[in-house]
Amino acid sequence: PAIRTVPTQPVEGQKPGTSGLRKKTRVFMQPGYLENFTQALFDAIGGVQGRTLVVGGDGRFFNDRAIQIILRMAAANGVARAIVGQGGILSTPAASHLIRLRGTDGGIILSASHNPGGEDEDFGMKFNGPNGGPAPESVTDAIFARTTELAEYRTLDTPDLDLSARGETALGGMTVEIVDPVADYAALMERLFDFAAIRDLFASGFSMRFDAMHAVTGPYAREILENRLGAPAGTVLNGTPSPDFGGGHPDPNPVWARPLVDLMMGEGAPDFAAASDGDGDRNMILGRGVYVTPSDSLAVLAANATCAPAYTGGLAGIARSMPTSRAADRVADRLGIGMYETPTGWKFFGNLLDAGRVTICGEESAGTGSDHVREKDGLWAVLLWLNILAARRLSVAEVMARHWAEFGRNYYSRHDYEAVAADRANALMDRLRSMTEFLPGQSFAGLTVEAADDFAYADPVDGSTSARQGIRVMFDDGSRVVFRLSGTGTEGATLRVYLERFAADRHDLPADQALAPVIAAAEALALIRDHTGRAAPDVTT
Ligand code: VG1
Ligand code: CO
Repeated sequence: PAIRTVPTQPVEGQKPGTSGLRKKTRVFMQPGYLENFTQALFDAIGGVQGRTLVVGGDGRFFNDRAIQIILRMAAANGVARAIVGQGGILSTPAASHLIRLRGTDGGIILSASHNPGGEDEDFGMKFNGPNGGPAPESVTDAIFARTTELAEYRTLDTPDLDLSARGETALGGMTVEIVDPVADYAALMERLFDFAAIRDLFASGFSMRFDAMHAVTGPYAREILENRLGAPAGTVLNGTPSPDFGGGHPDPNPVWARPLVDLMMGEGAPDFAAASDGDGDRNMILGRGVYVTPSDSLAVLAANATCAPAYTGGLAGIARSMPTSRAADRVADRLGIGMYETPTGWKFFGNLLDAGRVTICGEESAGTGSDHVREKDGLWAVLLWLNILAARRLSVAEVMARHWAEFGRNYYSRHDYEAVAADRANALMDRLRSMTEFLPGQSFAGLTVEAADDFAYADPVDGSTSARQGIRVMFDDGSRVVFRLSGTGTEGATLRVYLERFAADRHDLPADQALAPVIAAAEALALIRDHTGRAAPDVTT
């Protein structure tokens, strides 16, 4: 087929955020919108002639059509081979693994992750490089720059490909290889963890529920938990992916995964439960009667990683995003290994992992992962928890109690104010920014500020810098509050307030009670109610 060069004009606002470009699905569906971004991406990475790319997504509304558009454009731009998940499906960690396993030049992942899907909801696209990780800011900046000057894109006039059957087919001069989205990923998990021990755990009557939230992890969880590890059928809930995620938010937190939390807090709860998000990179961990905060989960996984075969040699270091609690820092300190604090977003972990400086990374937003891929990985976290429980034969509640007894507890919570008018949210942040240098020594609702700044990061591997990553306020009793605006929303602005308070002892308080002084100080400091017009956060995790 002849290559068709289509004249186009720059589209405004195609600036990738924390994790790729995210917009309302209808915006992505506008003629030329996806095409422009795709061509800008191809151009910005120096062209794709002769290259191999992985392509897949979380199956949300428009996933199937977007892949057809991208494949035609990839062929027209000279891509030699596209490796596509069967049915257009690949979880984010599975895509990252495939990029690495096959030594490709990168991949395109279609997802808006934990954001809801559907024609009136959200869609997204991001590029991962040859290391399997999200493109660093230098690359996303170059893509954005290219979107502002784009004059044409290249495509083919060909009918849609059938992506439902595995095997190879040709599209123009490009080979399209359709692969099982689950097999390679499941094999990787089997290498990392002690499947025999976890199988024994299930055989002993240990019970679990995994809520796939009608999103991409359903087929992965069924294969791994039920087929390979012998968990009874029915362990995986909501395991059939749907384009609108059953009408819900595929966000594994106590608000959007409420039924699972209720199950675990009620009579007859199973031993363990977990959930993952739209694209399979997040995880929520629950035990009978306990919710494990993602920050605590990172610390526990790091402290116990040597239970799993992949990590018996110990960890090189740990990295966490700045707003994540400092629970993991205590573990790093104890282990005598490096601890790195990065801006929000998995792309900042890539260099540290590539350089071998860290083995485990995590974010407070339910993201945990390791050097096995270059994305956070929901099922990986679940399997590491299972491996730890299989090795230690303790309940989740016991694991937590012993962890806190050993390291102390960092009480932690995040308050989100969603879809706030952008000017109001910006006014709040601007005011805080202008105040930071004068904050030390001042008291707010009884807490005295010890230090405050607008977090700036200098990557220790490549020296690149990222400024204005969030306002940190440290109080003299060891508490901390962080303020930042979300970079993944598609409506107005979302203000995130991250609250943390360390307790050397007294580990059994409800988090909101333990954090009450920090919550009061955050309000006194930032005047959140005045700025947002909200009496309370929309989502508390
Ligand atoms: C949020 C989280 C961040 C995470 C990002 C992508 O970003 O806070 O920790 O890396 O989502 O996660 P923001 O800018 O909205 O705070 V996912 O599961 O959407 O790939
Ligand atoms: Co996600």
